[in-house]
Formats: sequence, C-alpha cells, structure tokens
Amino acid sequence: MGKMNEAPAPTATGNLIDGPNTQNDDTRHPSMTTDAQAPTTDGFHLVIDALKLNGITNIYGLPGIPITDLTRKAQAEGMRVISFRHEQNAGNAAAIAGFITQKPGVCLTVSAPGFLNGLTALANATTNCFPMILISGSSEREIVDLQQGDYEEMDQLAIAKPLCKAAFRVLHAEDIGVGVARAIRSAVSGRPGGVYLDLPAKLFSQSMDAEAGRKSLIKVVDPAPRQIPAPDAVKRALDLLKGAKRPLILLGKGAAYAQADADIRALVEKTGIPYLPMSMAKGLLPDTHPQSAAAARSYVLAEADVVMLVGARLNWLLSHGKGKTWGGPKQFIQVDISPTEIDSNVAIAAPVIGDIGSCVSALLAGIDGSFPKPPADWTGAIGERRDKNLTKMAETLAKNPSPMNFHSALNVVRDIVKANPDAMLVNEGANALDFTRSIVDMYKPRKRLDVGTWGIMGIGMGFAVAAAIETDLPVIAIEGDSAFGFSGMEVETICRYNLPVCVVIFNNNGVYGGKDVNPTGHSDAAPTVFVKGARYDKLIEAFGGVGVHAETPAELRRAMEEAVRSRKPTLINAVIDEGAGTESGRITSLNPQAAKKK
Ligand code: ADP
Ligand code: TZD
Repeated sequence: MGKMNEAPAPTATGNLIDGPNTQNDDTRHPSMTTDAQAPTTDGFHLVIDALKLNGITNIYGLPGIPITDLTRKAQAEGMRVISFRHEQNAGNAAAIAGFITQKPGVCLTVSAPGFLNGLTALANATTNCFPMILISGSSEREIVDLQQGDYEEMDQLAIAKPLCKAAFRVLHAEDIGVGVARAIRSAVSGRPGGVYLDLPAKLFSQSMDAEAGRKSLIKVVDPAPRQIPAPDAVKRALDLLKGAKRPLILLGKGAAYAQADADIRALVEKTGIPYLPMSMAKGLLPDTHPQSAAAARSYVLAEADVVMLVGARLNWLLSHGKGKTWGGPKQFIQVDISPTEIDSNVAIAAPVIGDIGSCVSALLAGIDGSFPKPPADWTGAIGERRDKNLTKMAETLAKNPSPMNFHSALNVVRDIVKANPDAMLVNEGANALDFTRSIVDMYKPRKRLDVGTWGIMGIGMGFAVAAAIETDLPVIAIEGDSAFGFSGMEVETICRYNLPVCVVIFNNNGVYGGKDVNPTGHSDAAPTVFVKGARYDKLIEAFGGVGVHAETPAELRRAMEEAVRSRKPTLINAVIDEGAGTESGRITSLNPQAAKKK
C-alpha cells in the first residue's frame, strides 16, 4: 500500500490550496488522484473543517510539533483557540466545556509528553461522564511501531484505550471526516465520556482533491439519540414510589448534564418528594427550595425507604448505597442511561434506563392529581431537622473570628453568589471544597463545577477558563491553596484572554492546613505545610491582573464585588486560620490508620 504523499507547503490562506499534486501515486484512494489544476485541501484543513461542520468552534490546547500549524490555521479559520501553559489544564477545560454544552470539548496536544499531560483530564472526563475529545499529534507510525526511537515516540493509541470510552487513529486524509464523526458520537452518545483521537504528524500535510475532501466530511446527525425508557420500567418505578412511606429523590450530575431542568423540577414539585442534590447537581432546583433536604442529609439517607436516583451513581460518594449512612432497608429506583450501572453496588428494585430527559418526561406523564403526596410525618420531620441545622449554621456564619475561618469567609462568598446567581462557581480543595459545597447556595443549574467523582485536585483554572469562554458569565473560583497550585500558572492564561475570573485562594498555609511540624526538629517543613503567609495575589499582578490581599470578611467582600462588577482577572489571597481545617475535610475516615503502635 502506497504511503500518502506530503503536500506542497500548506498555505495559511484558507482551506483550499491551489497547485498541482503531481507526486500522488496512491491507487487505493481514487480521490487522491487529482486533476493537475483542481484545488486541493490537506489534513490540517480537513480536521478544522470536520470540527466546524459539527459545530465545534473552540479548541483548548497547547501548541508544538506536530500541531502548531493546526492551532494557527484553526484560529485563522475562525475557531477560538485557547492556549494553555500545561495540557492537563487544557484537558480539564475541554472536559468541563463538554459538561456545560453537551458538545464534546476538544483538547489538542503534541505527542508523547503532551499527550500524557492531557491524559489525566481525559480519564477524569470519562470517570465523570463528561464528553471530551483529546486530539493528540503523534510521531511516525513506522518508527513508533518498531520502537526505533522517534522524536516523542509513544504508542499513544494503546495507552489511551483503557482510560477512555473509545480511541481512534486516522492514517489517511480522506478518513478524517469519519474519524471526527466517530469521536463525536462516542463522546456524547449513551453515557458521555472521553474519546482519544490520534492524528499522526504525516496526516496533516497529506493533500487531496478539495471537493473530494469536502464530500468525505460527515455532519453527525443526532449525535446523542434519545433513549426512551420501556413503559413497564416506568410503571414499576412509579408503583414503587407511590407505595413509599419515606421517599427521597437524589439528583446527580447526570441530571444536571441532561439539561432537562424544567421537567426535573416538575417531577420534584408534582410528587412533593424531598430531594438531595449531589455536589454538581446543586442549583438544578434552587438550594433554597422548600423540598431540599440538603440540610438534613444524614437523616434522610438513613431514614428513607424508597430512593430514586436520577443521574447519580451509588459509588463512594454515596457510601455504595449501604452501611451506616443508609440506615435501615431501602429500595432503589435508578434512572440512568447506562444499563450496566444498575446493581453495581446494591440491588436496584426499579431500573429506568434511558436518557434523563425521556425518562423524567415518561415518569411525569404517569403522575397525575391522584399521585399520593409523601406522608406529612416524613416531610415534617425533615423540615424540623433542616430548620434546626440552618439556624445553627446561621449562628456559625455570623461569627467574625480573626484570622478568618472557612465559615466567615464563605459567608461572604454565599452573599456574592446569591447576588449573582448567574455566575459560574468553580471549587476545589478539601476543606475549601466541603465547606463551600455546604455553605454556598446555588440557584441555577450547571453553575457549580468541582472535583467530581475522583475528588481530583487541579481542575480549578482549566474549569474557570472554559466556564468563562463557554458562557461569557463571571466566574468565581474558590480554591484551597494546595488545590490552586496544581493549575496556578494558568492565571497567565486568564489574564492573556482577559477573562472575567475571580480566583479566591483560601490560604491556610498548606494541604488541609498549616499546623503540622516536622517531628525530628529538622528544618524541612512537614509534608503538608507550605511557605507561611504566601502572597498568591502577587502572582496575578505579574501578568497585569488585579491582586488583592484580604484578611477580613469586609476586605474579601469588597474585592469580590469589585471583581464581579469589573470582570477583570482578579486573584484574592484570603487569609484563613491555618488551624481551621481538618485532615482531608469530610473524608478523613478514608485515610488508612497505621497498625503499628509506637
Ligand atoms: P454524581 O457524582 O453527581 O452522583 P455520577 O457522576 O456518579 O453523579 O453519575 C452520573 C450518572 O448519570 C452516570 O451513571 C451516567 O451514566 C448518568 N448520565 C449521564 N448523562 C445522562 C443522560 N443524559 N441521561 C441519563 N443518564 C445520564
Ligand atoms: N492529588 C490529586 C491530583 N488529587 C488529590 N485529591 C490529591 C492529590 C490529595 N488531596 C486532596 O484530596 S485535597 C488536597 C490534596 C492534595 C488539597 C487540600 O488542601 P487545600 O484545601 O489547601 O487545597 P484545604 O481547604 O486547606 O483543605
């Protein structure tokens, strides 16, 4: 089989390259045998055209061999190309763009190390069911496969495969359309996830007849087909719900992703059933909704008899559906697009398989005026506990200790988010994560973006950049000082694109806090401790952003209000008591205990 020929040096003038293509000797691909005068196109332009044809207009990436020209040409062709300082952050940006828009977010990297840097984000996207495509350039196949030591040699396709939903490689320019179409379908259909698309360097300069190239592209029709649940499955679920004495609805980020907001709200309100939002489902209904049981979480999980999961998995975040958290026996209804998710941890009495939009509307159709409201002793008991806990919380929030603790600082954030319910909230850290989740109410769907299923640090600045790019809304990133460090260099990116991002670093001098000491007396700091009193605000000033050092709630409030109002890139170094946090936040029990006694 003949190898594809290199095109004459591609021009940056558009997607048609004029000129003869006399070297073409490929016989398998008739379209490649071009008329001497016919306009030609090439791999670079076919990739761009294929993405654009499918409504993908943003690329998050980092240039270098062999994709530098792809980034340039994509920008020249009107795509928004957002260049990062590290591929992992570009990958996280692409992943969350996918969550926000339901279109696969695209991350573009160079070969081997760039690819590997993007791979964590791809795996995280897959774990979280975010649609994303990692496109990486790769080195010469012939050399890679014989392991002869090419520049950035790596069998990227094989490495990506176990970490994503699907992985494809395109070797011929005329297959780019199919490759991109398959990547898009794989990312968004069924359970969304990450897809890897391997584009070897040689592909980009292959030339082919422009008209044949255009025809080779595929505009994907119905990329995420609706999946209608079976009527008997819907009936089974409704019957179970009707018979419940202490029903509970649990909304997960799958429900947020599905963009079936009005129907989900109607389902909750028409049934009158109390609900709990998982972290990224907060705001699907406003957290202040009277049916929210968030402030009585432990009580409802332990006491409910029938629990309907909507786009949420019974993984570690829900104690696998068993044990002390879940108290007495219960029956589960699970609404999910993935049939194999069912029974993964405990028996599911009523699986409802389909896309959440179709499932929720089918459930709604079966709920009429005769649908029994949950017993008043159940909703009353929840209301009592909720009110008690909210009163206690209000007292804690009103305190004004010096230095600030998480509560006094988050009391400010809570007000700012309430006054700006459209703002996007990014959140990572341990205590900085857990306290923000429980203290800061969300009012609208898909506003809260956080560490997700893995509890991964490093999503912060990538998510913040994509949230700003995809929505043009103000972004507030609440960051532990450790969490911020994983992606901190992207404040340059935020300044470069002049994004309306306000980063607030809860600076407590280390991982979880800053109080540990080295027991040996050696001058090395303890493993969890950072430079004390660091001034993160100075970092953003290096790039022309606004840096603020805030030691009191009043200073924090003033700086956040100004940042949201001005839309200027801002970084606030909020000084938090270094003893205020606990080890690992709420999940300290997951730390293994040493068996050996001193
Ligand atoms: P959370 O962390 O909020 O509990 P998970 O990530 O564990 O949420 O669960 C999300 C679930 O939602 C996954 O099981 C996934 O299959 C499902 N899901 C994602 N998108 C859809 C959709 N459009 N329709 C139905 N289920 C979906
Ligand atoms: N590395 C990665 C990629 N993800 C992780 N979750 C961790 C390490 C371990 N880890 C956590 O789970 S939270 C955290 C780390 C390092 C940082 C906690 O410190 P922080 O937040 O300063 O961000 P608080 O508010 O001080 O707890």
